[in-house]
Amino acid sequence: MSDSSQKAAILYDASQAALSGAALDEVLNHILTIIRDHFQIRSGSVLVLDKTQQNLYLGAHFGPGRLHTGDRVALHRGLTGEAIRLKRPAHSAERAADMRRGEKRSEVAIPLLVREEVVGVLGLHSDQPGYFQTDTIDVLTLLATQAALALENARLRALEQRRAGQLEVINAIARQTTAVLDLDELLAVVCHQLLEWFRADHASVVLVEGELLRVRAHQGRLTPSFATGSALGPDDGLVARAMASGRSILENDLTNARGYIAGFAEALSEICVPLIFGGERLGVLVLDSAQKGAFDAADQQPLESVADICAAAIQNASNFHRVKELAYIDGLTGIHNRRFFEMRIGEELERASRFQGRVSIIMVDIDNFKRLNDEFGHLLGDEVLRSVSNIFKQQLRKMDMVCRYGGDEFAIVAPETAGGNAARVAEKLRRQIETNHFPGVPRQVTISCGVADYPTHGITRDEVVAAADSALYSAKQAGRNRVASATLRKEFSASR
Ligand code: GH3
Ligand code: MG
Repeated sequence: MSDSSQKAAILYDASQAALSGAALDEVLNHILTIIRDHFQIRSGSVLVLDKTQQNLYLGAHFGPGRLHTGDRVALHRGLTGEAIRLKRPAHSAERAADMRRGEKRSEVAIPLLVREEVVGVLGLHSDQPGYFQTDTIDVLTLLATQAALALENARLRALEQRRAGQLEVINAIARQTTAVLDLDELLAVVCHQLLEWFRADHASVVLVEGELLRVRAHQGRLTPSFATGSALGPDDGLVARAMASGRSILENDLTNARGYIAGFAEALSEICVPLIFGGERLGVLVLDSAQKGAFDAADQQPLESVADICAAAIQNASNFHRVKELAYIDGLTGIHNRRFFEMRIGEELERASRFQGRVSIIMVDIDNFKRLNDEFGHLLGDEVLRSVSNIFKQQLRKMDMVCRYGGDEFAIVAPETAGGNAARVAEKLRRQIETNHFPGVPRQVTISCGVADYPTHGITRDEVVAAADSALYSAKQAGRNRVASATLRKEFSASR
């Protein structure tokens, strides 16, 4: 190997291989084949540095040897370790011990360097003692440079593929989430997408609610130690820490994690990424895995981008929810309005018809309210409407629903209340109002009520409401400040 044109030819060959864009093992094998064909070498190997595991693995080899492709070896052993440490070729002739033993073979380890950094080692054995002379090592070092280039290219390609993959995830999640306006549905989509794209066994979304953090959704195969909707304290575990710091927390060994509170029986790794929108911390995305070391730092960045998209979608959905809520709220009294009543009464009647249940409607109207306005002014009239609403809310069960139907009229929907009961409820309300002192109103305020039931007085919404309305009319006719119940439906009365 002294002919310089031959040297140039093999270097050209090696550089072509390195730049070919072929798979890494193919390129490394090609370079080793060039070495085998042009040098007196019995066995050769390319060891690739694995920085995260702090060891080397066999990338390619030829000739006899104990190792197989992919096998791992320690960093600091023998000539290889020396080459890595010194960042220059190390060969056996330099080693006095080998010389003394009268070593028959010779060996060289050449570091593969990218800029100043070792990315692997080219290891070669020859049967000729003292084979690796300076000029031979020089040529081999140039070949090693090509192998290093191939390794660097492969690393960049993998990085590029990973980035492209990450962009795909981000785009997919953005597409899946932006149009979902129902918060619960959105959170289910978010969990599903996280499981689809990240190496996790369970995905959860924790959202801020006042002082609390609440698990609003979760999905996966791990066994939770909490119920959906349960609250975490402000100091509970990694989630709270991510929330408090506004930074992601990656814990790859939960058995030793500081302040970890087990959310899942099998979890060994967890990553918590805060959901931040417009500077406001909305909650935390949590991924759990039953594997130790499941997440790596490279997952964190794309997960944070995904969290940004989710935070925007969550904010959007809750704004929509708030606007929708507002559309069903009466501005003066803060209770639900007629639109809400009409929507909910339909749902209640449907439920009652499916389960043979009952629903009562109480229509309420303030007596002589026009006069009250005239006497004490419209503003005080407004105040009375608010007080009446509050009294109704306090007196009714949680499952009952009170709405301002319009003007001084209210509608109450009471599920599972049979006729007599609803009339008793109405009577209680009537008495409360009659005996209540309304500040600024130096006389009694009274109401009249009409009560009707599904299915006794009607089947459709309009029938039941009309029945309650005509009962209310009867109460007014009969002198006000009283409760009247609807009469039976015509077909029922006819059959009597
Ligand atoms: P009745 O006993 O027959 O119900 O007599 P009424 O005077 O209460 O008559 P009606 O229920 O028909 O009149 C409702 C009145 O409520 C008419 C209107 O002046 C008043 N009103 C409606 N909306 C408001 C409101 O938002 N604020 C105030 N202060 N008054 C309202
Ligand atoms: Mg009235």
